[in-house]
Amino acid sequence: MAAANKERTFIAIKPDGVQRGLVGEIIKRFEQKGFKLVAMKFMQASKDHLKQHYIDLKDRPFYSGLVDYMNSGPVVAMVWEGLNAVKTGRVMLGETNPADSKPGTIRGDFCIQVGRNICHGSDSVESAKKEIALWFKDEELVDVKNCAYEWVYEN
Ligand code: DAT
Ligand code: MG
Repeated sequence: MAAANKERTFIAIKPDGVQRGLVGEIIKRFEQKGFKLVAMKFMQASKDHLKQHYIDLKDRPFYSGLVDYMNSGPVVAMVWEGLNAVKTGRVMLGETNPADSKPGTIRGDFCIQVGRNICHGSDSVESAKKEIALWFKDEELVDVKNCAYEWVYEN
């Protein structure tokens, strides 16, 4: 199995995505793409945890509102694996502002405002590593062979 095919990204369905009944739809898109689910949990994240998750944005004016929004209900935290999972995951999500997101992307299809953009995806392999470590313990990452692997990848 090529190492590049094991790239991992952290994807989360935000409280608005959960409340609006989009959990299945968002998971479905990653499944159907061919990515492999490595970890998933439905949880209420604490404010401290969310502050840490968005620590790079701590000086932005929307930081505390963002933390409150993310803390306003449960989220679905996931790790997906596959070739270019980080970059392709971002393409599947769409732009940060749904108004700039193309139809066919998750944000382009299901939301309107930047402060209610329903999903999160890591923006680099480095931040994916940090985010996966923040949200999951090592033993929560499940490394099982996917029976479709040879049908998704050439090598
Ligand atoms: P992304 O989630 O696309 O990686 P980001 O990391 O720059 O975007 O910002 C994290 C989240 O913060 C984003 O999903 C929604 C919120 N956000 C970003 N810019 C914002 C703004 N100008 N006003 C309100 N919320 C914003
Ligand atoms: Mg980001």
